[in-house]
This record gives sequence, structure tokens and C-alpha cells, in this order.
Amino acid sequence: MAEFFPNISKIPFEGVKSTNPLAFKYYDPDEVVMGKTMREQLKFALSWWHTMGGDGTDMFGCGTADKTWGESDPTARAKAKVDAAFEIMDKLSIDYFCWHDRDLSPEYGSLKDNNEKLQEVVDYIAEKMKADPSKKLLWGTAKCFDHPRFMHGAGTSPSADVFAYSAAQIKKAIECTVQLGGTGYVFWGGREGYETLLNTNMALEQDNMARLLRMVIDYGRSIGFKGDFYIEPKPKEPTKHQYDFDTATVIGFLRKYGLDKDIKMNIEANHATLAQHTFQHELRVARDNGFFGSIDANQGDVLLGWDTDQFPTNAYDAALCMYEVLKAGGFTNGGLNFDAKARRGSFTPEDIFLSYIAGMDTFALGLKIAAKMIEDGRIDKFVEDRYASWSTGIGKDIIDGKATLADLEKYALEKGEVADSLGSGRQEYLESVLNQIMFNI
Ligand code: XUL
Ligand code: CO
Repeated sequence: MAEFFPNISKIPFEGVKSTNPLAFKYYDPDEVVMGKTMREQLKFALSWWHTMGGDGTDMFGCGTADKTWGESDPTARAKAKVDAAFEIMDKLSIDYFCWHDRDLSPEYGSLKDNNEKLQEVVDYIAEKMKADPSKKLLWGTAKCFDHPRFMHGAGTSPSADVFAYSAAQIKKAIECTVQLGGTGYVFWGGREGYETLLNTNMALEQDNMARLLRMVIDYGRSIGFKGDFYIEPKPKEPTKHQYDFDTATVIGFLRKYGLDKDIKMNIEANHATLAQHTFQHELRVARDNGFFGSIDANQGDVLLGWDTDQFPTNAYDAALCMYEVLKAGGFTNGGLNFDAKARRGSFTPEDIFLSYIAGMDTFALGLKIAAKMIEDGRIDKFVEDRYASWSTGIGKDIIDGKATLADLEKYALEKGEVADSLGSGRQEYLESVLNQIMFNI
């Protein structure tokens, strides 16, 4: 089989002193951090759409990177993509991958043709996974937002025929996920939202979305899918308003429709910031409510208001992310999928490796910092002490349900003005502690 990157060998771990661009400085797959190897803690995944298909096309210009993989025939190209993806994963020590059905195999016309051609590629991947069981499917999903038929949405389309088509497409995607032993299945509501309420029956659209989710979950379980279903929140883009706005909104939706025991979250950093939240906020909401599942690792640009899907290089954000992951008990079925693309100007084959190395090293650094935050204990202890008034006296009575409104009135009248249990929030101090932990140089 042809080698796609003959000039690049397996990326070694060389440590922080290394200046070799094609080496990891922080990501040592075998290093143990908080009881598990980095490989197990971080569970990095390659995103098929950006890495194997994204050629840098944007609204203002055509692609800059060659992602044809030397083939012009669509089926031959789809298989070459598989070979190239496995080579990239191998050379970067990445164990997982994620796909949309149409990233694996494009649209051919009829659903029947699409399914047959997709099956051919999935069988091909299955063979490669048999030969190399270290490569695993983190999650699969269906691209129900690209083709013109999805212009008004898929599960929330005003057309019942589009709903049926989407259901059929998703049925095949979950079957492929099961065939490849996937531990997750993602729903990102690509065009599940609206442009104007003047033409939208929002209540019906959301009811229908819930109907579709229920069908997929029941079908998936019936064919032996044991992994997690995830919703990936995003507030806008491509539609003006996406129904899966953020984690809190999705949790409300899932609870309303009785789907909250069936679905967790796939949190994407750039989607969090589009919703005017921090990445850590979204992870915290998921963790606190028992919905933490998986992560799409990337970052936006503070000066741009859209989903730039950049490779994550912000170690501060990665540290706070990994702090939430460790506090959630680590990944089970989920992992860190690089839903990220090299910039349009970073168009060479080497840039694929350099951008993954940047992202993986950032998260390795984030993991190490997060572990140090927990081991150091000052931040956790501060938070614990800040809420000390809830573990004794009146606070404990409130939590235990023993205090009535009248009891609290009596207490407040007797106590007088509150002063002694009000301490400083010490934000600046805590931020400096984090800096000290991060830059212990
Ligand atoms: C789009 C996005 C998707 C999902 C999978 O913003 O993040 O690629 O991750 O459909
Ligand atoms: Co994503």
C-alpha cells in the first residue's frame, strides 16, 4: 500500500527541551497522570471531515490543500482516505476516529446507492481495524445538513418526507457505528433551528426532533449499540438560532421529552464560546447534571464571532477543561475529538501533523496542569471553605429540609446584619495560584 506521508515518520516524544517540530514536547502516551496513562486519559480522536476532507475552502475562495489522496474516482478516493487516515493515526499515536457518514463516502444520488457505497467503505475500515485493533471508533454521526434537501433542517424540517429521509439516513449511520464497534453516536443539530419565527412552528419542530431521537435510541439499542448517545450543543451557525443552544438548554429539552437518561453531551469549545460561555462553563453544567460525555477539542478566535474550529493551543483553557474532565471521573465512552482544521494558509501535508502535535501537546499540558491543580489542593480547598456555612448550623438545617421560612425569619431577626460568614471571593489570588501552578519555572 502506498505511503501518503513518506517524509514523516512516527512522531516521537522528545520532551520539553526538544526543538524538533515533528516531536511531542508534552504528550508522552505512556506517562501516567492521576492513575492512568496519557493515552487513556486523553483518548485523542481524528476528525474525518476536517482532516481527510477539509481542503481550506471558505466563502471567499477555493481549497488550498490537496485532499484528493491521489484519486479522482469517488469510491477509490474514499478508500484512499481510509488508508491515509490510518497512516496519520499511526504516526501520531492517535487511537480513535470520528466521522459523518458522508465524510466516509460521498453523496451518489439515491439513498440506496449512498447506503451501498457507504457499506463498502465501512467494510473496508472494518478490515483495517481487524488488522490493527488499536484503532477504534469514538463516534459516528450522520451528515443531515449538507445536501439541499436539508435546507430547512432534517428532524425539524417542515417536510415530513425530509424527516423520513433523515431517519433512514441515521438508521444506516447507527448501523455502521455498531458494525465498527463505536462507543458513541453524536447528534449535532446541523440545521435544526430557524432563520425567522414568521415561517416556523417551533413547537412542532421540537416535538419532531424528540420523536426522531427516541426512534434512533430505541433502534440503536435494539441492534446492540452499547455506547453513549450525545447531543452536541451549538447556539447558532448555520441557522440564526439552533435549538440545541447550549448544555443547559439541551438538558431542559431532554428532560421535557423524557430523553435525559438516554443522551449525554458532546461539548465543543468553540460552540461554548459562540454561546457566550466559557468552555469550562459548558463542561461544568454537563458534569453537575450528570450529562458529561465527550469533547470536541478546538478553539475559536476571541476577535471573530464564528466557528473557526482552530486547533486548540490555549493551555489555560485546556487545563480548565481537563480539570473538569478529571473531576467528572475521566472519560468512559467519550474522548477528545479534534473537531479542528489547520488554517487555510497551513496547507501542506506536514501541517496536518504540526497542527495535531500542537493540539495534542496542548491537551497533554492541560492534563498535567489540571492534575497539579487537584494535587496542590489550594483551589479546591478554597471553594470548600467558601461554602462552610452549609455544613453546620442553619445552613445544614436548610439543606436537611428542617428549616421553614418562619424559622429563617426568626434566625435572621436574632442574628442581625450578616457579616461574619461573608468572606472575600479572592478571584485575583486564585488566578495567581493557577498561574503559579501553570508556570512553575
Ligand atoms: C459543527 C460541528 C460538527 C459536529 C459533528 O460545528 O461541530 O462537525 O461535531 O456533526
Ligand atoms: Co463538533
